[in-house]
Amino acid sequence: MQTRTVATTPYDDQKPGTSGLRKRVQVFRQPHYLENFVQSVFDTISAPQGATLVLGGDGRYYNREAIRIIIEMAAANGFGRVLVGRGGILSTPAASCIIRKYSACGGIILSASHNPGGPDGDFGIKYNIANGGPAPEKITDAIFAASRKISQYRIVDTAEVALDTLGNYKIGDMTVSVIDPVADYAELMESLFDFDAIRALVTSGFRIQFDAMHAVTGPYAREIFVNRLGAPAGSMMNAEPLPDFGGGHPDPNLTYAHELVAILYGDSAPDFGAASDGDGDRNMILGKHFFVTPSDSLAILAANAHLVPGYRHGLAGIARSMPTSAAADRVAKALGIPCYETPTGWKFFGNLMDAGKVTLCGEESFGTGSDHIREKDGLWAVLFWLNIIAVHNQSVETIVREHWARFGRNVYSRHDYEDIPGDQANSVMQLLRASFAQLQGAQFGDLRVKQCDDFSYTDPVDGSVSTGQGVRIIFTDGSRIVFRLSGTGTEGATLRIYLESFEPDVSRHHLDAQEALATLIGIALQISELRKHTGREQPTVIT
Ligand code: VG1
Ligand code: CO
Repeated sequence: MQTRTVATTPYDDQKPGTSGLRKRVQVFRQPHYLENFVQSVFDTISAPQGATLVLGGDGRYYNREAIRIIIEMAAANGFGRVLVGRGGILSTPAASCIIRKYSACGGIILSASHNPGGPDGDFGIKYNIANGGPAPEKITDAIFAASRKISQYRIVDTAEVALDTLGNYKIGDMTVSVIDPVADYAELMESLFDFDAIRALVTSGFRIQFDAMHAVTGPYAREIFVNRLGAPAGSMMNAEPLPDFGGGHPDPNLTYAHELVAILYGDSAPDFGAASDGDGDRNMILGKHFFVTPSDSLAILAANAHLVPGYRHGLAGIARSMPTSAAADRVAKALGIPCYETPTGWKFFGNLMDAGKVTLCGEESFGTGSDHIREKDGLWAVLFWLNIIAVHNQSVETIVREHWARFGRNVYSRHDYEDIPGDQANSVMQLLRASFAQLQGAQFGDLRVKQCDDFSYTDPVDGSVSTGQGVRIIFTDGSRIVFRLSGTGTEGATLRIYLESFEPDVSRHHLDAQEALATLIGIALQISELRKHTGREQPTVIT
């Protein structure tokens, strides 16, 4: 085995976004592109000689080739051991679980999450630190800086990197441990939830349907729901992971998970439906003819956490991303615990969890999780819901409506305008920022603007400051409009408009969210001049 030092030149576009570096597969396949980024990670973290690295991905197109290259580079960069999921597969939450369980120095996760895959689709890579969570901005900035001046990388030449057989083997001085991608994760889930109660529920006529969207969670869901909890095999759909996700868009929402939605809204619908995304960290929860808004889901999990074994002793606090609705804040207040508001992206939750300040975290983008790991966790959220349902013995809809009756309803929706030319999206954001003075105190019908700003966050643990995290227009009655540009796309810009109002009146809780938010939607379009700048009449996706 020979270590080679390969001369290279920098690419200037390797800046990680909301969740790692995401680009088209073709971009990643340019000569040295992946190698440059991986070497920049290794140079930045300077792991001690002999350290352990966790490695796995969501199985999308190019996953295997990338895994092989990274193993060869890890061997040349002094790692003592690489823990890799069989076949190069690990869901994002499973990778986080394994980093923590085996005290690895960190992990590399290959995923572009909910973005489509295949030769013309997207690929992604991110580095997670020793706590199992996404590297904070300080580190991703340093990785980007390293990528701008890289001149060489190290790699070994090895005949074959075996990925399909469990067990250990050596590449030079480094051990490659090919591990079962599901076992450790399933064990962690069993330690948190009442599997006996969930088994009794799903084997006694309560029908569930889980859609893995041909992404990474299929094998995890089968092991947990079918093998360990006794659900019928037919309750799993699209459970075979495919490199192109069967041509679909593995994003669990009402638009892209339409197959599952049709079943849950159809005749003889099951009692419970759920879906997960490309890398298994997102979740969508459905009841019979009913959709649970992710912001409500976080609030409901928090309000019912005392019913679940792993959370019986109470929550230290809750954190939500800024655009996520304030439903969780109301629960935190009732529980007498703090609620933190962070910028979008899971990397901002890690410090709060490590410092013991929060137990549950969530985002409006179908992400929920807790301090059991340091990533959001799709199947965990599904199990949490099933555990609550097993205790309450009520339908999803009844649980949500009773929650609203107690806390009031934070009516919520997000409108995404995808694939807008970058300059048009920027001009909308610039106009909004330039309008703050004029908007302050402005009256729109019954609504009056109380505050408008560009959200910035000071991490209460390490004092780091993140600015420019989204334009907020907050009204005196607590309604909000938030504008943000996505940091996960690979083509053009995606403008997200987040809309929220509060409805305490139970007699109005049945209203459709779009109807209830119609006034705010109108104001958002008016002040952003979105139609004028982009020519778009309608959002691409509404969640
Ligand atoms: C989106 C979501 C954000 C989430 C991120 C990663 O980011 O809005 O809440 O943390 O995706 O999720 P953005 O910048 O496009 O709005 V995942 O499942 O793609 O890792
Ligand atoms: Co994801």
